[in-house]
Amino acid sequence: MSEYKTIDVAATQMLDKAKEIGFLTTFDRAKAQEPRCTFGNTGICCRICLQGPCRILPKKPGGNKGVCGAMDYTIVARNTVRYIAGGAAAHSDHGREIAETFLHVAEGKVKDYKITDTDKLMRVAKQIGVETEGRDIMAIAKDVAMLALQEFAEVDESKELTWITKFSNETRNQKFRDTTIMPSGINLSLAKLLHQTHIGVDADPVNIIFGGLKAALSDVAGEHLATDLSDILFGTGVPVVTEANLGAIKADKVNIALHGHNPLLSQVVVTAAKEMQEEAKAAGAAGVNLVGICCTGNEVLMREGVPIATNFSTQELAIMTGAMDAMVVDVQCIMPSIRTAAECFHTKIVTTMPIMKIPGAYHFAFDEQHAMDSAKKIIRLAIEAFKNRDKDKVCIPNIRNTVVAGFSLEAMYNIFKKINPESPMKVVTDAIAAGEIKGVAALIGCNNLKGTHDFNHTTIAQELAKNDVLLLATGCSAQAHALAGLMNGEAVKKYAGEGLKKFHARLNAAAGLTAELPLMFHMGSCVDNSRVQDFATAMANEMGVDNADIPFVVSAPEAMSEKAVAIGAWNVAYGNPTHVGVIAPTVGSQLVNDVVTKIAEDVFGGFFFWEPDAHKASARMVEILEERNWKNAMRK
Ligand code: NFS
Ligand code: SF4
Repeated sequence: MSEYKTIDVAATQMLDKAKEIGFLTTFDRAKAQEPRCTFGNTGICCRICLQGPCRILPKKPGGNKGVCGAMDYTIVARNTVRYIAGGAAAHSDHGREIAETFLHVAEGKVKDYKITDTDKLMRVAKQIGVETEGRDIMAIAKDVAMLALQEFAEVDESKELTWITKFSNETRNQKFRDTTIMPSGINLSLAKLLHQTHIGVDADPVNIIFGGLKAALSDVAGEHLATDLSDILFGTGVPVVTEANLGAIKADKVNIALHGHNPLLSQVVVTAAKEMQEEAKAAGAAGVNLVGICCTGNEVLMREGVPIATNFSTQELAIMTGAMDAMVVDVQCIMPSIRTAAECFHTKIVTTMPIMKIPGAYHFAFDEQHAMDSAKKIIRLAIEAFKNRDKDKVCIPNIRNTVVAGFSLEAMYNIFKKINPESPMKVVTDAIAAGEIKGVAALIGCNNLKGTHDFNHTTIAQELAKNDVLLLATGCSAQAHALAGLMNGEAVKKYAGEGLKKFHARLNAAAGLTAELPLMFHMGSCVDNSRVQDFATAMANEMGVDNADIPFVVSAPEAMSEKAVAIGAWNVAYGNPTHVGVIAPTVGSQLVNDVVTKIAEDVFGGFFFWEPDAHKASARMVEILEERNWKNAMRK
């Protein structure tokens, strides 16, 4: 392995270059932060009020509690659920922005967006109880938009979130009601949680965790409506063949990286780029080349086949190629240091959202009324930058892997339906019942430089594949697999066990696609974990059991962000065993740690487990799948 904490060869080359020019990357900064403070690491540092920070010092008289008397379990529980609040706020605000634009489309107020997938509009409308018979498309869209916005605005605590109740099965809905975690309004549950965890409010760790789970369910609703409305506006993903890794950056083209999360802008940049190829050629380039980083990259990959440059931990390294003319960012997971990296080259960093600015970067205020104009201006800025590119500084790693992506649940169903038109999910559940595959695992979430970049993601994928586990992926995890060449048909031959190979062969024969199906099905960005949960719910419905009984596991091998905590928490509430590849800052309280890793299983069927060792984690996931299969067989 290289001297750097990454398995990615292209990243290694760029880290060498960074070293040469004296740029300290996130890899250097991660090293500089070691050793971490044990209080923070285990979650027993409280900074909720200005009397803090309070740390739990059991050996000091009076030190076993915070100044206010908060015990370790209160502090740990509060800290944990505040991560959830942050994550759910981010996902949901993203969803709300899409919903606002969606409403304006329905009202005919914006010209740069339109309803693209009417079938999906109809399906979603029916599912959430909007009348569709004989009605005008725009009137239906407006009702859908209003219902979506009402999810945020609801303050009547007797109400239930539509995007939870209508997309979950009845056993789960009832579970959410029985445990008092069914949210009524997204904003309400987040505000409540911040209130609940203010100094001197809730001291009961279990009650705090349940408040956190309510916020986590709000996160699901925000994610799900973000996915649905984005699909309706921009189209629902269908299988595409493209490529991944830094080799997707082209020396002869104007390169623009789309980085962040919200597709409202990146999608329009894709459209604008198609129209502006000639302008780029007039500037001496061979055209405009778009590449994606993080989840906005996943969004435009799913819908447009835009190649992946890299994922979270290596975002600075896309700039180190010297060939990145502009990096356009919106919100979330954007390292402020990209601006410093850009200073070493000619790269323009363009921020676009009012809540996300970086000192020294260009700010192009994005507004939906002038989306296309903004997109064109940004591309022109990149073309100008291209003219100043110093060719001597260009060094693009010659590494790229074929990626077959675009697997919305609809796209997967289209394949399954060729084998079983009436009950598409039966294709999966039958294969499990026959012992051909052991179950399904979703690999999701971020990079975290407490470990080696992309090592856990790719190792777990390979281990599970070998054990005949069908693999789904989203987020930076999906990108890790794509970068490493696991998202194509070749990877099935290399890594899949015999059963999984047979399953893939059957799908391939039926699918009739021009490319072979990949080892891992890329279902999209992190908000698209809603697609993954829909997959799980469909499995449960097909098997006629509760979600907590299906052979389905989730792993966030390198979890980092608050959003990942929110996603993990609702996965547990939905009954999914959820692996996290870093030790969570819950371990400072035995009680809280036991609640989320053990008691949770008694209540929800799902639970967390922390396991930084990729091999041990995979073995445990296989064991869990086998155990659930065994129980299901016993039940018959
Ligand atoms: Ni998800 Fe996507 Fe990546 Fe993690 Fe960040 S980009 S929303 S949070 S780091 S997977
Ligand atoms: Fe300390 Fe209590 Fe304030 Fe936390 S809330 S910082 S434990 S006094």
